[in-house]
Amino acid sequence: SESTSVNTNIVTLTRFLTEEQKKHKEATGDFTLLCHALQFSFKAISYYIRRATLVNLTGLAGQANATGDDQKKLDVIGNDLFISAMRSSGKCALLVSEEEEEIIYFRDTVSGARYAVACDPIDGSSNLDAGVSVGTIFGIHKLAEGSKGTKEDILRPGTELLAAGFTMYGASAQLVITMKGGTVNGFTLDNSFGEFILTHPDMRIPKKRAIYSVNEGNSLYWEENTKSYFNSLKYPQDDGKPYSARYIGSMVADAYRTLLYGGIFAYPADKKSPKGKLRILYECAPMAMVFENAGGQAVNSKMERMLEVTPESIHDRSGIYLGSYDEVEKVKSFHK
Ligand code: AHM
Ligand code: MG
Repeated sequence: SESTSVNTNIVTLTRFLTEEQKKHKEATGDFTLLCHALQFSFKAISYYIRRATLVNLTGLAGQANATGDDQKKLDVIGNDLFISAMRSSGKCALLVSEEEEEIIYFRDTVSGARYAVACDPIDGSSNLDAGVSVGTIFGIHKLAEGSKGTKEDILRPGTELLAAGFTMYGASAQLVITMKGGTVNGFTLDNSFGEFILTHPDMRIPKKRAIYSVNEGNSLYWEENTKSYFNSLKYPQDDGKPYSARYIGSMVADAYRTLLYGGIFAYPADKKSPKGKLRILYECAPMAMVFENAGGQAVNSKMERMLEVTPESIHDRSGIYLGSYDEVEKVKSFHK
């Protein structure tokens, strides 16, 4: 019949999480509730990112703001939305945000919360005004046994992450999430349902692909081995062709493309930024977990496994290479 062409058995994020929860006997449903709050913040941020463009357009048409209030910048709105979602979830004991210098503790408002969350609410925000894709990155740790939530609960290596992922706000909002020892699953926000729908189950990154993604404007500051690695990609490879370059300048968008198509994404440490640019807790480690669970790899500029790095302070930076398994092997071979 006609109706058979319509999928009536849709897997929403809620359904997916409920089914995942059933697999874990000891699960209390707390994590599912935390994810509910997370996905709400993604929907809200996605909505305001789309709306912001319209607000700017009215501005251009000569309309004045009646109250004279300054329009809040989007990264402030994104940060506030995220904080409020985490606080009200009742499951988050503490939060690290790129926009906040210090850890935010919810201990006074919440008892029994068992998770510590790190996030970059709107990563790549320098791209916002041009309508280029940006994203939210998140990593979730479980508090140590008996802990009510301290700095030590979040200053953990990525190997201990319970879950991590990101949402890219592009042509549509794409949510990618993975759990410890699990697969990587991609969801697309269906705006009419207001639901994230499972569209990319069990994502696997291609084993190799001749695409590199790096800010080549920094090459003056690169170490010699970094220079020779990227230089080598510009000469004919086994198939007689050099690599293609793709760089959006939004980590989430560059990483999402790399996850789907394969290749390498890098932000190496260099002479200008010896510690690298990207942040360990809410940029490097969550992405590294996604890439490893999808069959790829992630290392820092010392070629150490990214997930094994323990940050000393919440905003610590690192150089990073992440991508297809074979592409990261090639990076390593140039840095011996
Ligand atoms: P942000 O957190 O201030 O937005 O900076 C992080 C962004 C990443 O999304 C992106 O990979 C990188 O900065 C781009 O940096 P650059 O402009 O130096 O190439
Ligand atoms: Mg950022």
